Amino acid sequence: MTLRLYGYYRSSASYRVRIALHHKGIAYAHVAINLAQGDQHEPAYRSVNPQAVVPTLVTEEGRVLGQSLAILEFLEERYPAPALLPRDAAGRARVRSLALSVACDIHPLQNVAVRNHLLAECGFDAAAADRWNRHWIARGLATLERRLALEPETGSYCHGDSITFADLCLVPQLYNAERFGIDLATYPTSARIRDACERLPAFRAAHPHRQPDTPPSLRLPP
Ligand SMILES: N[C@@H](CCC(=O)N[C@@H](CS)C(=O)NCC(=O)O)C(=O)O
Repeated sequence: MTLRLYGYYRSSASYRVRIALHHKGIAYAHVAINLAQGDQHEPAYRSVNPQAVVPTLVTEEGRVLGQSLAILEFLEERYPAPALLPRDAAGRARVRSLALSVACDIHPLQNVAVRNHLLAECGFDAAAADRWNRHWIARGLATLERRLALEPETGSYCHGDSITFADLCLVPQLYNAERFGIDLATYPTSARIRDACERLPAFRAAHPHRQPDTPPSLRLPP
């Protein structure tokens, strides 16, 4: 059975997994879950992922996996080449710490469910919710930028000259940052790494504007 990825074109957690699948050359079927229309709350999808978020990966054997970083670890173990983690333990710890600072410390604060709660229960209007997103993204990216600029392990990409989980988390987060009007000129090292990643076929293919569910107005050429 072909792998199945439940995702949404501009979900940054889905984008991380798409990059890994393309980088490793793994064929998969895309199942679109439209977060803007609330498809994640439909009983049919909740029976696949009780957390009602994307991505979900269904393996060849029909095992159902949630949480993008757990999915990345699974792909790395099952399809080790080309590797997305360094060979040394300290290198792997650094890569995971960069990836987790995006996935745990930035991304959750700007999620659809958080935004909906701010709008429905906390007196925010859309402009205030956008300010909230910009604040937490900018704060998290500032820390990441400092690390990437100062740490000697940074190379063409976040860790040396090979793509790792850290790049898979950074690039989608920068896509979100720009979506919310953040100028990446403040984060020159991160932007430089993003530009280098986007020249690679896997990042190109995984881009939110090249997915089967990308709205026609946003669609980029293949
Ligand atoms: N920690 C989870 C986060 C998953 C997640 O929050 N996905 C977002 C899209 S990027 C989502 O489905 N949000 C739907 C909602 O908040 O209702 C992961 O890394 O997979």
